[in-house]
Amino acid sequence: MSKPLVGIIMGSQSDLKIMSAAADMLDKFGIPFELTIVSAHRTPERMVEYGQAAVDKGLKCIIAGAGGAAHLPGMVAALTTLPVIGVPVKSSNSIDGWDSVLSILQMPSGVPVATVALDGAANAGIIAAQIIGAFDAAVQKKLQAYKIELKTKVEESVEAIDK
Ligand code: RP5
Repeated sequence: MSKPLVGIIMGSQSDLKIMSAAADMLDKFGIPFELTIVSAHRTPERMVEYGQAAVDKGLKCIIAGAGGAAHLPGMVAALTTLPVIGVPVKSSNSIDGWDSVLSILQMPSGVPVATVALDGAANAGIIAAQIIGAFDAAVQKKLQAYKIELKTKVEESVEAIDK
């Protein structure tokens, strides 16, 4: 097994149904990753350890998903120099996921989190693949093939409905 290049972390097991889309994308592009649960509020020491160890264990970026008072992506970004991609997870219906979006998006200057759309874990996986693909020709080739796949799907749907 090759060493993981991307770390996928999430605040709770309940986030997995959303966050698994990031893992699926990384699988599609053949990028080794690790996936685990790290809660900013329930396991703060584990979060500090994870953030501080990430560079030394060879990760190149981190995808962090959380919902509600979603402090995990921002706190991990504070603990590492790796790029952190934040996935706001809609974990309750109370305020339509705005809590998650704003908690992850509104980072202070100097500590960015590249935030995707609500429940946008697939896009987070693609961004991570693009970070790796900037330096890895094999991944770059797969990303180019994916763009063609997207274009072909649209062209097929145009053919299907055009009169
Ligand atoms: C956050 O609280 C997690 O990221 C999750 O989205 C939300 C709810 O967690 P559970 O109560 O389902 O464990 O920390």
